[in-house]
Amino acid sequence: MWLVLLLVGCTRGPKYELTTSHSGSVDHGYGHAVGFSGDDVAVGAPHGVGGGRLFVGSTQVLMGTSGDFLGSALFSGPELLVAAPRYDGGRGAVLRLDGTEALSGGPGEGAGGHPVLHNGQIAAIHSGGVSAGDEGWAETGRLWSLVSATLMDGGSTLVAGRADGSLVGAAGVVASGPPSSLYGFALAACDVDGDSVAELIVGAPGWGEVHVLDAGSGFATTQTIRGPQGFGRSLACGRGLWIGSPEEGVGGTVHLYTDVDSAQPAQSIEATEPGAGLGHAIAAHGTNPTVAVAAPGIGEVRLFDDTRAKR
Ligand SMILES: [Ca+2]
Repeated sequence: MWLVLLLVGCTRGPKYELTTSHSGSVDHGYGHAVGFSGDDVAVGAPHGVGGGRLFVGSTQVLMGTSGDFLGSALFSGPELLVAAPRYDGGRGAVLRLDGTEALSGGPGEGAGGHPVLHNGQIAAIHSGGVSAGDEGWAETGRLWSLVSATLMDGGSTLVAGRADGSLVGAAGVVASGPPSSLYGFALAACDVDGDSVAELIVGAPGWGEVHVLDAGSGFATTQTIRGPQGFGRSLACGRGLWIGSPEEGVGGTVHLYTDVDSAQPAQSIEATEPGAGLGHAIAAHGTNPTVAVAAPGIGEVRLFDDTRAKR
């Protein structure tokens, strides 16, 4: 009887398995950023000669000009938005998949990093602030060195992480850690307690921590998940909370948490190639069972599917 119960227990919960992998040039930074365009995985390769590239799977679909860093960040929304922070000689732009400009910055603004679609308008977060579309942010003034962003409340609230370890919303700083913590280096909004309201998930890879914040009670920290240095470098919400830990194990590890309270991952996937950096970037989208995990140290993006969940 116990054996039967154990077997039943083993079949519960997610079980992700590798289905596909795509590869590109390590020198070009293939896998620095990942996202989805519909059901297709999009991969940014912002480094190397030529100003950066965007791939759908292994196929190059966009190429920048020198200094663009095209593909340094992606936003997977109703359409894919591609950051080209120094697009066209320093203007900065947010590009669509067809190469047209969804947003272009002014001279020297360097717009185009970490684009998000916020209240139907693009907010392009860049080294000098947040441009376009959102009066609350415009009134906040210049917000230096933003490194991440996420949307909450069904897309109506924008929260961004700064390089100094502070999180900012339209009303100002909502939480912070010391610069060495890299608090806010990655952000996501996931409902981790099942009440249909998303919590703000904050990666602090300098500490090797991920914090769960209750946005409805002044962004109080309700849970801390701890790992080794680099844990929390990337975050994604899919069928659970995905946390990237690219310095963990031989070649980096990603963890899936379906019960944050237990602080034990439901599944962990480790790369066996030394220095692969698996978990540098992660993308999941909606209820699609596929998750994309980047290993830029070997120029790979791996797609995993939940083989046990009901489709
Ligand atoms: Ca919740």
